[in-house]
Amino acid sequence: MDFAVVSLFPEMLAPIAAHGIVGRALERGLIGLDTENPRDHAEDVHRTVDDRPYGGGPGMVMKYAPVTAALDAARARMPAGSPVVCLTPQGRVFDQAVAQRYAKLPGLILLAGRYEGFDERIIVDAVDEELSLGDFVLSGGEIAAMAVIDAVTRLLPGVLGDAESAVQDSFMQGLLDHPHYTRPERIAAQDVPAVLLSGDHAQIARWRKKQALGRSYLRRPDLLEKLTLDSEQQALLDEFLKESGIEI
Ligand code: 9D3
Repeated sequence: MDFAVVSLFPEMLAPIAAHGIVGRALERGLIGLDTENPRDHAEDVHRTVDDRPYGGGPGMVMKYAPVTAALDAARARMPAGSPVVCLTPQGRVFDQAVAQRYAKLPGLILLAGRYEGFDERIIVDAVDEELSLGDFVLSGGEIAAMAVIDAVTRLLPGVLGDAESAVQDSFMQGLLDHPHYTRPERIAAQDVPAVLLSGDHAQIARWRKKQALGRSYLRRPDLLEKLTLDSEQQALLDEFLKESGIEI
């Protein structure tokens, strides 16, 4: 899969290209990562990419001509059928379902903004979808573009090893993960739960499911509301709540 990022700060992408799972996917040719700078498409001597907002107010707005020219240049190098996704605080919130949909595409053109935002006519003419990372303020779209590239790359065939792919299944089920422990067995007064030392793999799996359900219930009730628990899961959650002394 090919990614292109249109950004005034293309150097911000270098770290994800150099490290970890995305870095390895690039090295192995499983993904491509290309950047295009609107500043290289500005026509005036000052290479202007932004201007004052009509109607007044603070901040600057990214100009139509350099941004759409940069998108055209990026599109020319990308596979046909690569949508333009703009990272803005006004977009729908990115989630694993969106990542799964993107992972089926031949390519993705990510448009990252700076300043107050884009001239709205860019969105109308050249953008297929707007995405946000959630309700907090970033300084621009680059970090959001990197989050999308990371989440989508992990879903591509051959990117993760078998062990990592198995771990992925848990969030796929729409629940938070269970707690994890490693050596030593005792830290001050905190022992590793005995079941994890028992060697009883059926009981361990049961404990982990129960913890995942309980933590999701307590911390992210919105996740549980999206699921219909089967009778086994309902029983495990009831047991978790009883053991925690929580009334339903
Ligand atoms: C403080 C500026 N705000 C005035 C009301 C608007 C604003 C403009 C531009 C806020 C943030 C930004 C830059 N943010 C992004 O480009 C962005 C973003 C975000 O801020 N939060 C969550 N997801 C995203 S995706 C792109």
